[in-house]
Amino acid sequence: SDLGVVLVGFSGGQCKEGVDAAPTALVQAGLLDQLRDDLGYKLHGDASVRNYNEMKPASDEPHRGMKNPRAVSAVTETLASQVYEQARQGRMVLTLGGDHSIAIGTLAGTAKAVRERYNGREMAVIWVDAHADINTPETSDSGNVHGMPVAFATGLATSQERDIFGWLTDEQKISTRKLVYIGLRDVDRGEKKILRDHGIRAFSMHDIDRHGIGRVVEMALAHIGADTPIHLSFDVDALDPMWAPSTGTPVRGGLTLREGDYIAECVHETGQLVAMDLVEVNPNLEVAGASETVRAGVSLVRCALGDTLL
Ligand code: DIR
Ligand code: MN
Ligand code: MN
Ligand code: MN
Repeated sequence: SDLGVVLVGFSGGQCKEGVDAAPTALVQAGLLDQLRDDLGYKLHGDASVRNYNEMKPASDEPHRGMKNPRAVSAVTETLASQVYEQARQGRMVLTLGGDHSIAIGTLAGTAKAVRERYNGREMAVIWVDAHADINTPETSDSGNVHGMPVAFATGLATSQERDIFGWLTDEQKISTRKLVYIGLRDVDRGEKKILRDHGIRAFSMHDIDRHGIGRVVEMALAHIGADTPIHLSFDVDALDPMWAPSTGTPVRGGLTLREGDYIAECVHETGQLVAMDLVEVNPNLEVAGASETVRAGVSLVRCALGDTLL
């Protein structure tokens, strides 16, 4: 089957250099070759990694506390149309980031394509992450946009400035009712209030300890409902640093690699996956385990795209 691949070398949604090098590292580790040769995908899209860090507006002063707001906005607006272009042709879309701010663009692209292809239907989003990434500019302590993509994608954060996410239209937005989190363990106070106030379904590591990963994935998929197109946005920091140490904001007490792979396998099994993001792999951090982290990323994508153990 057909797979649109979008390779996003971008780090402007957070403060550490190196996360822009992830797509190259993942490709060099053989990910795309394996998808083609082992899993039988026909690949579409730019074969080379685009350096989105070069999309720098002349001036980019902080706005409502956001750092690099115009750069992140320009990158994600471009990405939205790149992803849409692939998705509207009925291709599954794989985006390799980059930091998680890029999901503002990828979700916008698939949400619009899904509405067009499925008679106005809303897609579901499974957000696998240690963090909720649902800060508004006003609740964020860091000003890093990678902590805000879900707020913009759901319309909980809005903007009047066209060049600072004001380009987002309603048809590009997602519903909080079809959003589900897995793996949370580092959620800011303001984010907890947002999750509570909007009744957003979230499975933390506590829930995984209590019910086991099998039951949690079952409940997450039941919440979404059968027959709903799914966008899987996978932050590698959902995995425990034991498995994925080379990431910008590691948090201990996370998923094992097998639990991460299991989530991805189950999403594949639904037959409803329309897009996947893999983000926050940073192969350049001064920690041991960069290659392990890249290999973990390769494994997660393979599982989501249909690799089986037997
Ligand atoms: C924190 C950390 N909640 C923030 N977020 C991270 O900056 O908004 N997201 N690391 O990936
Ligand atoms: Mn995270
Ligand atoms: Mn992040
Ligand atoms: Mn994230």
